[in-house]
Amino acid sequence: MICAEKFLDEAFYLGFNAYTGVPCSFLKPLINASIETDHLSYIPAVNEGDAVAIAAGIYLGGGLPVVMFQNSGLGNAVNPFTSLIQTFEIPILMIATLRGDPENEPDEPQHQLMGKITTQILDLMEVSWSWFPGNEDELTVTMETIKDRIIDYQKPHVLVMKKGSVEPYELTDQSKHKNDQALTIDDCVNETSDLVSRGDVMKMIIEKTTEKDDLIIATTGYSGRELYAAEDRNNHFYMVGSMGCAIDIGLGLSMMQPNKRVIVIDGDGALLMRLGAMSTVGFMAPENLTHIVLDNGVYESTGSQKTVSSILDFKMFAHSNCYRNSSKLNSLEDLDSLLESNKKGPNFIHFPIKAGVPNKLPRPLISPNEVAQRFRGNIND
Ligand SMILES: Cc1ncc(C[n+]2csc(CCOP(=O)(O)OP(=O)(O)O)c2C)c(N)n1
Repeated sequence: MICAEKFLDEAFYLGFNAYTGVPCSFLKPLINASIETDHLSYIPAVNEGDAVAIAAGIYLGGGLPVVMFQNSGLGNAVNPFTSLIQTFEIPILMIATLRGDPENEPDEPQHQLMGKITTQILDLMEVSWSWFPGNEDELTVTMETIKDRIIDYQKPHVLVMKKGSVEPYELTDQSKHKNDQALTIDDCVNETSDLVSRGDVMKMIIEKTTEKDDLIIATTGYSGRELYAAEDRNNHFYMVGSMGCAIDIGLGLSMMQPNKRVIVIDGDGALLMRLGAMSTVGFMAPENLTHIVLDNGVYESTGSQKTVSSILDFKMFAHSNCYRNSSKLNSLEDLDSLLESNKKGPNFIHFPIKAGVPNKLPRPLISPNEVAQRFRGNIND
């Protein structure tokens, strides 16, 4: 293992002064350390492709960028990487984690294929790559490679990071990680002390829905796991992976099943990743679709790094995308009456919630394929 600050110091010595990316639990120490180091900046991108393009801008502006993300997001990054970074020959350092490492113990199902093909994809993208250093000797060699490749030869380079490469680094001063207009973490705590938990929202949704009449999509992150923990039903689709696609799945589903109510339970980080999907929803205007975003302000399932949700008025955004109804709720009673009223959609509910999950939150024991087949079979029954 190496120390996060040591990596940042060595990279800074070479000129790398600006970080951007999307969280992965493996990256928590590096993200936290880059946020807290005064002479560095960290820009939280909403998706990996945006992170790559932000890095291009940093380079064009005279900086030297490092992009960090999970290999799940490599697909999101491919277009900006091939058509921007490679086309304009922009030298950036990318760090991609290796979830689903085929040489390690089996990871979650959504990581297995990408874990197997990550380095092959990098080869196909014609970018040089090497392993992220696991100790100080390797760090020296890595910095030489980076100097040679990025500084001297002016080409991008990728470091592929295996689990447990960096020692933990906890954030001590999260308020530094904010936009001037954004709420500070203290504001959030004051404003949100009465907020309900994600688990309580799930229980309410279960109470107000039936296997026969409702179809529920719960996004990747903790939403799927909390819905499953509240109750496992045939009309539940627990997403794993495809972060940001919950509302797209819900849209396709609602068009095919106009007589059922479709409820999409989103997370703030996941929704921000593909915010444009809300425009397609507004354009298609499915009357049977209700879109709920549970906004805890953080990417909780990857280590609680702040999302940029504090600057976005989700309710207004849904309204301006022509959702028929949009509201901001903070009580279960209001959610109860909104679900009861079953208004014509598309409906949008922004529900700020408090962070926190129960100890030992289970992962669905049912496999993704079984979830999909059971869900579809339930509709046909
Ligand atoms: C394309 C992609 N990028 C990154 C990840 C890693 N990841 C999984 S869940 C998650 C956080 C989701 O945040 P949010 O939607 O706010 O839900 P919460 O974790 O708070 O439940 C991230 C970054 C991923 N699975 N896929």
